Amino acid sequence: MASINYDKIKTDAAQHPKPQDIKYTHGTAGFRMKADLLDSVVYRVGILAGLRSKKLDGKVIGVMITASHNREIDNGVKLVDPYGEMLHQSWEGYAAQLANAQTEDELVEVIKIIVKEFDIDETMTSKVIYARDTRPSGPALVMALEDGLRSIGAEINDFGIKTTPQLHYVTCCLNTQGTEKSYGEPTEAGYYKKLANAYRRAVEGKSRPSPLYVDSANGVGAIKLKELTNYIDKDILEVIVLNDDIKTQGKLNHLCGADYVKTNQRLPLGLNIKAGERAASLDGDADRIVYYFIDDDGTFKLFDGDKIGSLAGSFIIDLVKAAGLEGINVGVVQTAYANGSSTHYLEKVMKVPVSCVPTGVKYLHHEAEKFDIGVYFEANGHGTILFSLTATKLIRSSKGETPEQEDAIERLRALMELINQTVGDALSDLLLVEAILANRQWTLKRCNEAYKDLPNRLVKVIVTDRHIFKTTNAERTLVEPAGLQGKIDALVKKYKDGRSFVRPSGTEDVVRVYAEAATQKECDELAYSVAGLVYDEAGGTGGRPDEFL
Ligand code: G16
Repeated sequence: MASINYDKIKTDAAQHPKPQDIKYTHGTAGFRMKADLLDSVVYRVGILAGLRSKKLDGKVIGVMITASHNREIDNGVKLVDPYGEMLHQSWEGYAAQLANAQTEDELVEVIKIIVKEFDIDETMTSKVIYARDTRPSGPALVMALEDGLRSIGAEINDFGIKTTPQLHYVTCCLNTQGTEKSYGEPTEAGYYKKLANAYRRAVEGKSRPSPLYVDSANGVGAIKLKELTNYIDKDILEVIVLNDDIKTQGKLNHLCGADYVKTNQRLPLGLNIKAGERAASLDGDADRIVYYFIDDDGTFKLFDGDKIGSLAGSFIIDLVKAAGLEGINVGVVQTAYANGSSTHYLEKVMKVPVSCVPTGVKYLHHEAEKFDIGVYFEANGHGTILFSLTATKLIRSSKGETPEQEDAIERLRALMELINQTVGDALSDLLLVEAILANRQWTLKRCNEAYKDLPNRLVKVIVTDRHIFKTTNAERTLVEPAGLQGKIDALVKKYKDGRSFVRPSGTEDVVRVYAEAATQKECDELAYSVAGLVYDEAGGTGGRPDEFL
């Protein structure tokens, strides 16, 4: 293969000029902003993906074009490393440098720096697979990406419209084919077959839970969930897919979807369930899921990522014990958004080690890899479970001494296949929750009784520059703007069981404020007091967030 053709890059890049006066940042999940500002970024990410593949001896790199839970007019792009992980953090700074190079000459200079810094063999083959969600801006951005990939001479594979986790899955499959870590058939059908077969095994002999209603956020999850259910017999799972309008502009994530339901703690538009019924919401690219139900008194009850993580963690711990495999250690990873009650339940009742890391799968995933079985879930519904190679081999090769042990081992084997270990996956997580409900023969209401959430509230504050906010202590403490944390602490002190923290979002142009307290009224007061403080002292714009004061 020839070396990188820098002249070609200069010519091609001129077709994708960087807008003046825009500073791009690589955030929680790649680049994300208004779609019409992303053409040059996506072109350059194509080049970056080619370089990353070259660096990793031609392993396949994934590129996903999506803005997940964001508004429909936004879009974004993120890289997937060979085993489904997010782009290695040591490359994020270079990704930003590439995106911010103003001219074609500067762009080439940055590429040369990356080649030198990582000692990249320019003649190495590079292979990239890419996909997009259903956003109207997707096709044009795919063309920009393809231009970037051609500029760097990559072998390209268009995976079409997919959920983000499907791209992670197939990237991992392509890179593990024929190895002891072989992850599965690298096709969309292979993904459905793997999940459906595993679900069948996981619920073998158990009666079917009641039907599940799913709000698909009018996104890609709608088509893919319907496809998945075609592989699963209605006798073992009945799913009713709602909010599945991917054609009408403006509907994606609008008053629906996992983020809307979690933030507003209410039913999404287009879904009316009755007492005793349960439902779930996916987000725009189907990598998050939250559940909920209507209680007997008619109140809405959220079963979010913390609850799903706790349910899954306790189920797995019980299976590991029942299988006689107590040597396997299980741990849970959360972020600062985890409800205080969930952490208390896991540590004090379940006696499971719990780690807290900054927001973002890239942090949770790596922390979870430290356990034999690492359960990670963000409160917003993004999460999965990782089985180490040692645990995988042990579970695969173990033989139970009693029928009960054998049954538990077989269910663990099924779960290892059912869970998309490459990244949080709403479809795989949906099957996981349904499998647990079937095995326990519990309703969601019964699962919800494990612990009671502390009332909590999330508020977004729009500020002139969110990048002035710097945090430490897994994002629980503000370092900058100087002095603000002290004022937040003073507010928190006034409330029983009060807790609040402030951090800049890495996916939206906002600052997020989280608060908990003993009652909902106090919690709302605390959240909006802190949000007001941020607004007043750190360049708030738009309206002051004071709904409850
Ligand atoms: C992404 C990340 C998640 C993160 C979320 C919100 O999710 O993958 O780990 O929790 O953004 O991040 P932030 O609070 O920084 O905006 P998604 O589903 O939007 O891709």
